[in-house]
This record gives sequence, structure tokens and C-alpha cells, in this order.
Amino acid sequence: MDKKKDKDTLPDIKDMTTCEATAQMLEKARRDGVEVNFDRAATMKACPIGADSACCKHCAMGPCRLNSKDPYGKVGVCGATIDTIMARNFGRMIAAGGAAHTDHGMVMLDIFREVISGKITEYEIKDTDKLYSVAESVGIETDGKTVEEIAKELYAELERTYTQVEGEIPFAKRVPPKTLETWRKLGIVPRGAMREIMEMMHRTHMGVDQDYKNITTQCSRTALSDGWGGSMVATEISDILFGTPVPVATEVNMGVLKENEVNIIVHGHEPNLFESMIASVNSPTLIEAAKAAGAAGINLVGMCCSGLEVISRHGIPHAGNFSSTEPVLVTGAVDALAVDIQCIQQGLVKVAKCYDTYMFTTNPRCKIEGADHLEFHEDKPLDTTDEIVIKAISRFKNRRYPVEIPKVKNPSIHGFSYEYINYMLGGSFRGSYAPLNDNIINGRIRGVAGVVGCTNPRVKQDYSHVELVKELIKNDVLVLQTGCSQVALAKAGLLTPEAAYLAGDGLREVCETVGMPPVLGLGACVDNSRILIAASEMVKVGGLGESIADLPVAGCAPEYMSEKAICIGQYFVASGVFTVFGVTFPIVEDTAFHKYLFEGLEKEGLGKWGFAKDPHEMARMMIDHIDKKRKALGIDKARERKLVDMAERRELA
Ligand code: SF4
Ligand code: MSK
Repeated sequence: MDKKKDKDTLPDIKDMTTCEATAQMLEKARRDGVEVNFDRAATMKACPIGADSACCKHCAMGPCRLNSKDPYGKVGVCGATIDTIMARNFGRMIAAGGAAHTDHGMVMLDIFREVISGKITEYEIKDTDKLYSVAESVGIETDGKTVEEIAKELYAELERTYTQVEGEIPFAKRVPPKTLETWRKLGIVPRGAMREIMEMMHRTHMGVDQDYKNITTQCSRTALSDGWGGSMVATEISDILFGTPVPVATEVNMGVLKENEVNIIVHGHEPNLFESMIASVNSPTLIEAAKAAGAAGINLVGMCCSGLEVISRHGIPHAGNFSSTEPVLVTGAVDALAVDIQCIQQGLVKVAKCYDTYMFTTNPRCKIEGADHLEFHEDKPLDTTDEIVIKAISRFKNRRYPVEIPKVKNPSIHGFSYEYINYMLGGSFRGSYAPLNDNIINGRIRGVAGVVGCTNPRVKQDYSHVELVKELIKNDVLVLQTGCSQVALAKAGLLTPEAAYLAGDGLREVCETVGMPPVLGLGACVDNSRILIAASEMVKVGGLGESIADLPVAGCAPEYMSEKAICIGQYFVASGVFTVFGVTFPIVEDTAFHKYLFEGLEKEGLGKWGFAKDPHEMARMMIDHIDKKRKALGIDKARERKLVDMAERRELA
């Protein structure tokens, strides 16, 4: 890197992130002459045609570039219009995002099968209550059966989530009847995810589906096969194998690294690698080896969604979200970085090399040139994780660079699973979402928002997440969180009961009564399924309409970057939720396809998309939508509280 030139042309660090620790590491990276993701985002200009999805390279007659300023001015060589091209690109993003989640889910199911058959002995069924409840939710009779029998039946049933050729997937049984009726009418109830993703790819091949509305139908069906299928299986099986989260207090941000200990970070998405890493760092032999190398101990921390899987199950500290994965290596304190799948930037390898950090890929799906590959096998997981710990100890012993760890960490509480929210609101004997619905109906809580998704180094890190959520809770909107957004809010101190002081009067009263934060962390990005289940339960409890589309709820991914996020957005929209995205939207405005996603789908009984760059504008759009739904339900009057001003007070006196 040409340090002088780039230092002069790179933006001010305070415009790149609001995370103090990340900012400190960006400063250090510049001093050290190391290039990280934020620098690349600043110097790599986004292609404007690609950003609008106005190009197609689906065949060798192209690539065809249309003009997003004059979208109907020309067509591709085959005659494809801008709407066809954008819808096909959108569909392929959904197929890729859905494939990532469903493949993750299928791996969890593979592990479950091998645990039941006894081929994997390192893991076990940890949460039998959850096993029973999931089995019953898909219609499996549990009375008089052994855990093993139920588990085998559940495996066979859930395998259909992926492989079913015709008919509805098992978790369609969890969808509120009215929502399901709309899906059936529109022909979007998903079959197995493999079939839906395959059909999505087929339809978007050159010369197949060239009707943007018809392509959108398959977009919805494919996305739903993820949300109510692949992702939901990933969440439920992870809970059965590793435990359903309950609230746990921990700390978040780079200050969780320890200069005098061997630091190991796990980054990615699947819980299995991390679960075994926990076993390895607690091995007395390895702790002894670390001490013999001069360390006070072994410090295991998480990042990204791997970190969120274990923060909520074990209270393992978390060092930061997606955009901080390269900057954290600049501390020089990370002795080993172990990654599995998804959101692993190739740039990590170079930064790791600059600081002598061992970087290990562990999954056969994700090898990276220049990183060491130590394959992880669930039937002998400790072979890999022990080896990573041994390598980390050797790096600690031979640390060559000065260590600089930002002294920034925040206390936070995570682990609000759907089940725990049920218990928290109603108690163990009458666990229920009824108190939530009651408080929405009486107006103390205005509505519920899911604020989720990535960070993106093209926008100021964490800024939109935090501003948006502050605005929502100030307006009595309870916020549910997953993915990297949750880490942004944890770093800002909002995942604690004390943060209730930032909430409006009504929400604050509820939080103080229950003792809960106004912002609830539900899990990793694959766990958005927990939000869908919570929404279904709100419908089931009653008083807030008959379908998810009737609920006073909204969703947002203010700083998204991944194709998984687009798939999540579409499954929320298809489930009936108004969903706002920030950063950029890959569709030309004022085109027919854009109008269909942003207005047309709602008219068909689904949700709709929204887009805004400014978090306050996002909040306004979401609150307006929540108020619109309250009005339609006839519960808007409950919120009309007369404010008495000073003149009126004097008059009353
Ligand atoms: Fe161009 Fe049509 Fe081929 Fe796409 S499918 S590259 S629009 S000719
Ligand atoms: S890790 S998909 S950056 S939330 Fe799930 Fe974070 Fe987004 Fe990756």
C-alpha cells in the first residue's frame, strides 16, 4: 500500500465508523500501512449500472448494459426489458442468499441425524423440551414415545424442508391460517428449498421467465423456503442440540481481548465449530500449555454471527460485528482466527499475515487462498479445535508485534429466544404473548420492529442501526434484533434494562415492570426465524388481526450488504411485513418492478419493501406504517394521550 498517497485521499475515520474501538484500529492500520475493508470501500467506486441491477450477463450475447437514467430506452440483445433483467438479478440474489441459509440448516440436520444414529458422540440432544415442542408443532404425536423415537421422526419430517418435490414444507403448519390462505391463493407456499432454489435458477436462465411479476412469485416462494424452511430448521435444530438461549449477561467490543492471554476468535455462522472450541479452551492440558508459554489463560471470543450463536447460549464475549473483523486483527492481540462459512472476507488473510495471526479455514465449502485449512469434522471435532488452540499458544509465545487493545467494552444482555419471551411475559405457569398483545392494544407499546442485518463499510458503521433504534424505542416501539445489528446496539449500550430510560413512557413502563431491555437480542442472522415465530404467536394470541400483515410491526436492515439479507427481506415481505432497507437498493426507481415490490405486493395481501438512507427517515416510515396498522385494527385511539401544557395546568389550578 502506498501509505502517503492513500492516507491523504482516504476519508476521515470519524466518517467511516461510530465504533470507537474500530476507529482506533483504523488509525493504527493507517500508521502501520495496512489496508483494511473500510479503505477498500473508500477507494473502490461502486459501478452505478450494477448498483441499479441494470445489467445482465446471463448469456454470451451480452453482457447487456441498460441505462438506469432512461430504463426503457433500450433492451438486451435478446429483447429482455429492464424489469425482466432486474427481477432476474433480484431472484438470483434471493436464490444465493436462501442457498446459504438452507445449506447451513441442512448441515445442522445432518449433524442431528448422526447424533441420533450414534455416529457423532461429541454432541447430544441438550434440550428435550424443545425437541418435543418442535415435533408437536409439525404434527408429530409425542405421547408414549422415547426421545430417540421422536428425534428420528422429527428428522424424517424436517428433511422434507429441503427435499420435498411437491406439497407444503413442514413448518407451513406454523403459519397463521389467514397468511397461509393468502400464500395458497398466490401460489407461493414453498416446497422443499432445493426445488425452489433450482426453479429460481432455471427461471432466470436466458430465455425462460420474462415476466417480472411471475419472477417475483418465485422470489417469494424461494425466500419463504428459507425463512419458514432452511433457516427455521437451522435455528430449531441448533437449539435442540446446543440449548435454547435464555438471557445471559456478557461484554461486547474489542476490549474483551486480553493482552496477557492467548486470544482466539471464531467468526462465521455455524454453532458446531464454536461449541467444540469452547471444549478445547477448557481442556486442562491446553490451559496448562498456555500457562507454560507465559499466558495467564486462553481467551475465547466471538465475532459476527458465530459469536451471536454462543453469546446467547454461553455468554461468550463478543469482539465486534462484520465490519470490524479486519480491524480487530490490527490489535496484534489475536493469536488465531478460526472461520467457517459466510461473511468471511478474503481480505482477512492479508491483514492476518501482517500481524502474524494464524488464520484457519475449517469448512470444506470455504477455503481461502493463503489461509491454513484445518478441516473440521463433527465426529472428531476436537482434533481440529485442539490444533487451533495449540497454534494460537505458539503464536502467543512468539508474539513479535506490540499489542494495542482498545479499552472499550460494553455490558449487554442477549438470548431472548421466542420461548424465553413467552416465559418472561407470562411466567412459567401461564407463559404467553398475551401481555405483549395487551400492551400493544392499550397503547403502551406502539408496535414491534425487527432491526436486523449486516454492517457495510460503504456507510458509517453502526450509525444507522443505533440512530434508528433510538428513534423507535423513543416512540414506544419494542425492538427485536438479530445479526450484526444486535452487536451495534450492544456496543451502544442499548441491550441492557437500564437503556429503558431512552424509551417512551409506555415502553419504559413495560420494560421496568418486566425488567427487560427495550431492545431484545434474539440471535444470529439465521435466527430471524425466531421473529417469524413470535409474529405468528402474536396473531394466534388474538386481538391484533388475523394475519401477520395485520400486525403493527415493521422490519429494517439499515446497513445490509449480503445476498442473505435480500432473501430475508423478501421472506419478511412475503410473510406480510413492511421491510425497509438502507445503503442502496438494487433496482431502478420508478420502474414497474420497483412499483410492484414497493406497492403492488401489499395490495395482494403481503408486505412491501421500503428504502431510505437516513435512519430518521427509516424510523418515520416504520412508525407511520405501524400507526396505519393500528388504525386499521381500531386501536389507534388508545394511544391518544392528551398532553397538558403549562397554560392548561394553570387553568386547572
Ligand atoms: Fe443480454 Fe438477454 Fe443475454 Fe441477458 S440474457 S446477457 S439481456 S442477451
Ligand atoms: S454475519 S449476513 S454481516 S448480519 Fe450473519 Fe452479519 Fe449480515 Fe453476515
